[in-house]
Amino acid sequence: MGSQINYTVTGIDAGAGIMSSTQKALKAYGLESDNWQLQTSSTAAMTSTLDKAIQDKRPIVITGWQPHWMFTKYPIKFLKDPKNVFGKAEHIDTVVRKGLKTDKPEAYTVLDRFHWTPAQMSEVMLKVNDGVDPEKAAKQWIKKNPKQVQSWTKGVKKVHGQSLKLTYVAWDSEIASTNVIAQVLRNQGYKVTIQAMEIQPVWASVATGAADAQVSAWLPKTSGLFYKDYKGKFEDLGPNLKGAKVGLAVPKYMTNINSIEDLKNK
Ligand code: PBE
Repeated sequence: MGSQINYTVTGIDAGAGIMSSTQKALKAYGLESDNWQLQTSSTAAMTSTLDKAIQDKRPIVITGWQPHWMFTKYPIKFLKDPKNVFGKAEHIDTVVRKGLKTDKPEAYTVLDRFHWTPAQMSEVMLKVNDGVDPEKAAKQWIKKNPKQVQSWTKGVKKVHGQSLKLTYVAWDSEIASTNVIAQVLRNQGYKVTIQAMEIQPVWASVATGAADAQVSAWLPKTSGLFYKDYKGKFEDLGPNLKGAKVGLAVPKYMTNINSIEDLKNK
């Protein structure tokens, strides 16, 4: 199997946590010495390579994570990870700059309360993938879920044009969450700007106070390195989503490959 796909795991952008976890996995499972390598590309390139492989029923190994529409659109499965390199479930935390609680208590409260489910995040992601503008998709989701949104904003005083800055990486999941919470905060009276950048600058922006918040901290493993590097320079408001997952994935028709271990000597 490995030779058929040039011993290559098809990955995404270099900065993603899933890429460094995959490098660790290749080492931990002795695949590196077996000539396996990780190919850097982008989510769009990876899913298009996956699409082609599935059309031809060819083997392929990709970096996979949930929530993401790749699991709804394609018959793929996670490989078991007995060495626990990718960790079990992950949660996505909301991380804010120090001092936000005193400077902008209303935004702080809404950000602190913000939480939703993988299914809800997927709904927004799928829309955006279908070509709906992310801000519009966020507005539609908010309109459809008034009770939940009220549970985040209930009793919070409206403000009048205070500015607020959120940073994020342009991954589908982060595009969805950042647009939804930004729109909720706009409805509370904030003038919200959202700015896309690489993952490391996202953490740096909140640590230095250049940005007010980010809602994309996949933990404990995927963004764990940044969490450690910037510890003490941000405030972690806890999970806005529970039940995320990160790992290696293959099409279900690869019936002999069920664990990362199965890639060895194949
Ligand atoms: N992801 C999606 C990111 C976090 C969000 C799993 C591709 C990563 O750092 O790997």
